[in-house]
Formats: sequence, C-alpha cells, structure tokens
Amino acid sequence: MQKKIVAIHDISCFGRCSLTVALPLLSATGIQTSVIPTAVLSTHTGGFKNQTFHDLTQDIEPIAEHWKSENIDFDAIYTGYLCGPTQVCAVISALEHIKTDSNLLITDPVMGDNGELYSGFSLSYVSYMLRLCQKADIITPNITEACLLTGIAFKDKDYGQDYIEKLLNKLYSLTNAKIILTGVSFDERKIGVAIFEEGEISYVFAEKQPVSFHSTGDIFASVLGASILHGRSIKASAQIAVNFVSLCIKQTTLQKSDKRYGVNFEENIPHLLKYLENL
Ligand code: PXL
Repeated sequence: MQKKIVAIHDISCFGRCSLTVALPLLSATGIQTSVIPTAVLSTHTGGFKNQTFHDLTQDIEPIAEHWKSENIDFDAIYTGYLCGPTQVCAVISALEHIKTDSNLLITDPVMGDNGELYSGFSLSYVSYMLRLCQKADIITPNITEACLLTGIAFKDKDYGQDYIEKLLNKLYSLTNAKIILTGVSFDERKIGVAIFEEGEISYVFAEKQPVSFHSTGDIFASVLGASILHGRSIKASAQIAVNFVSLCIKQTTLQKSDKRYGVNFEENIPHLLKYLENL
C-alpha cells in the first residue's frame, strides 16, 4: 500500500526549505504527500531581509477538520518550521482531527541554530514548541533546539558523549519521544546524529563537509521520514538521511552558490532513490 504523509510547514517561495524541500523529496520516494501550508513567505528568514509574509494560521485547523469529515487519513504527520506560538496552537488543534494512535507524528522543532533562535522568535516560543514535541512520536532537534527545550547551556564544539547523552536524557524525560539529535560531531572528519530509542543511545555519522548551509535540517527530516515510512528502522533511516545531506552539501560546495540558497538536493534525488533501493 502506498504510504500517505502530511507535511505541515510554511512555504518559503525561494531558498530551498520547509515545504519546497519536504514535498519534492517525500513525493520522489513514492509517498503520497499532502501539505498544510502555514504561511507564504517570499524567502526564508535565514539571511534574507524584508521578506513578504502571508499568515495562514486560520486555515490550519479547518483543513484538518475537512479531511476528517472526508475520512482522509495519514500514515504520518511531519511538522517543521512554524511561525510563532499561535501557529503551534493551531497545529496542536489540527492534530485532534488527524493524529491517531496508529499514525506517526514526526516533529522537527525548528527554532534556531548555532546557539541562537532564528530571527522573529522569542524565548517564549520554546514552551509552545515543547508542547508540540510532547505529542510527537519522533523529534529531530539540532543541538541548539535541544538546549532551548531543556534549558541546558549550548556548547558549540568542545563537548563529548556525556554532554550529548545529558541532552538526550533530559529531552526524553520532557517529551517521552524517540529523539534524533542532529548536528553531532566529535571530530573534524565526521558529523551525524545521536539517536535515543527504547532507552538505548546510538550514533550514525557521515563525512563532514567544511561548509554548513541553510535548511539542511529539512532535508534530513524529510528523508528520515520517507525512509521510516518505507519500513526501515530509525537508525538505518538516519544513516541514509545523513549520507544524503552530506552528499548534497558536497555537490553544492563545488557549485559555489550563495549559502542562503540552500543545497542542491534536486540533482541528487537519483542518488537518494539508490540509497532507498531494496525495500
Ligand atoms: O528550514 C527552516 C526554515 C523554514 N521556514 C522559514 C525559515 C526557516 C529557517 O530560518 O526562516 C520561513
């Protein structure tokens, strides 16, 4: 049976993030992908200024309510960037109509990077995002977001496994979710994720690229969700997702494009499909 997912994010019209990443990647892997666009922006907020912004908060719950009345259901729900506390509340209300005991909620608590909140967010936003994470089956924070959610101080580089495991344990005690902590790196050659699942902690890594780009988290979470829906374990899916992100960054670096434009995942989709072969 073909799997169905709904991706709930903004549409940043330019800049390869949120729905313009999730929709093509999930669809390319053969998953029927529906969307709830939460806002339309001319660009993302990571480095562009004065973007247009059209808020669609009022549509979020009615869309889900309509689907429920039509008996439309999903195998998974994937939430990403949301435009503030009111929007998180609207998503939580929408979940009342589409979340069931048997479908999977993957929440990427997109709030910041490099120890800082993204522009436009204030600290009060964090408690709302935590409420959404508490409803999720799987959460995919980066280290900055994990620190915001737990109140643990941010460390940029000089950390060890004890620091990562403290973040995972605290996140688990707050959310009860399976956790995939992204952007974990203990040496200059490798970067990857730490996974907390059923009380066990494991790691997967890929080749670290010298440059970091905007919105690689959206590529990671979309590929992770796709692979899980195709029946792979969380760990195997995380490995595919980190390999794919690393490959996309490598190719993009060769093309010397503006970092705000995101990474060239489009031309790498054939490689992703190879990684996902033999399901
Ligand atoms: O991918 C994260 C993201 C999504 N949407 C918007 C953003 C960002 C990150 O900055 O600004 C509008």
